[in-house]
Amino acid sequence: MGRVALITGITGQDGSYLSELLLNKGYTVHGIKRRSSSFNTERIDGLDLHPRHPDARLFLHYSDLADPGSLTSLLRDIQPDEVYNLGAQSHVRVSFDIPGYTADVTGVGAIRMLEATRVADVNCRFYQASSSEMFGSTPPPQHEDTPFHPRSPYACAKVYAYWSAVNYRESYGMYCANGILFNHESPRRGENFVTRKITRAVARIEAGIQDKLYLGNLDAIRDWGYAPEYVEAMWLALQQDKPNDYVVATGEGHTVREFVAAAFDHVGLDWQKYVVTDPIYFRPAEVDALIGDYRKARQSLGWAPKTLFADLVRVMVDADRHLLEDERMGRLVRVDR
Ligand code: NAP
Ligand code: F7E
Repeated sequence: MGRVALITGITGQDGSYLSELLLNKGYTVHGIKRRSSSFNTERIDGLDLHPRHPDARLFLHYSDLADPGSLTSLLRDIQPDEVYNLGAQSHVRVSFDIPGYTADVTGVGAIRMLEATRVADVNCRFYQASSSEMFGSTPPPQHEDTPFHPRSPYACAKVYAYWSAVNYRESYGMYCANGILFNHESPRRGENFVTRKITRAVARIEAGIQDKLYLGNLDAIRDWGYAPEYVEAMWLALQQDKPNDYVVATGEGHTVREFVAAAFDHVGLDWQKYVVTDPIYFRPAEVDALIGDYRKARQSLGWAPKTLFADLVRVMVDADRHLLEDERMGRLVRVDR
């Protein structure tokens, strides 16, 4: 019998790559999707056979991190070997606008999943999607023992979720692992995170259908890696003899300005002609610099990043150029299921 995984946040960037990875490893994958008035499964539509298809190994279930009853029933029914809690209100700027909701879903949602796992008496390993945002204003390089100083409602919620996973490990002996992932990006990144906003705009400006790109703080430094490689680290974190917590990063820091310059440069344009600073995108409190020290992940998990800054920018810009071309040629089809 193959192993069974349950993923919250399966419709997001990481959920889609993790699903692919687990399906390729022979897992049966169950995912939680939220009820939404429009389609929200675009990133996994290519993987999703009809549930009655004899080869179907990916199954989606309506639930929500705000709804503990449905989480408990699902865990009882599915009896997963591994649970990946990736679901979250994950946008830092937006968390200042909806702090209570962010605390509920991103923070309390994690303890709802942990408690549902405990009361449903499921014998499984639990991965919590923790974040470099928890380090906030503590200067780089940041590693597993660096003190947290969160700078947003999102980061505060992630600190709560992080300690909840540690607490369930210590209180109940549950196998709970935190992956403290630094920013990781891809062509599937949400359009309102800065990298994707930039690469999408570059493609549109090159095609002559956008004039300007409005951005906030260009001085922030981030450690940007490639999402498909980071979900591998999530899986590895649950394959160890003992549960532990791991920083996953590239160890390289770059400013938002450097990302902008590299992206425009890739299509032969001068970014300074198109980028306008708009204070609307400033945050009430900023995280100035995140650069991860991933030595523990390298030593314990055998994990290391392969795709670094220049390649990441190139991959994302080229993907957005192709996507735009497909949209303009009407080549995109949506699966209605
Ligand atoms: P993402 O693309 O924003 O995906 C978030 C997922 O959570 C989506 O599937 C979303 O569903 C789901 N979700 C939101 N609210 C929910 C709720 N109330 N109940 C159930 N599911 C809900 O995020 P990501 O980039 O894949 O990141 C995955 C996880 O890693 C998140 O927890 C994020 O905070 C964390 N993280 C991300 C990074 C990064 O750089 N990407 C770094 C560190 C940690 P919809 O599709 O319906 O919105
Ligand atoms: O911002 C600056 C912004 O929104 C990066 C999430 O996945 O990674 C992500 O959080 C930087 C910040 O990501 C714009 O001020 C400038 O300094 O792409 P971002 P984030 O806030 O680092 C962490 C690890 C997570 O856990 C989160 O879930 O870019 N910036 N101008 C801008 N940011 C945005 N979004 N939009 C702008 O126009």
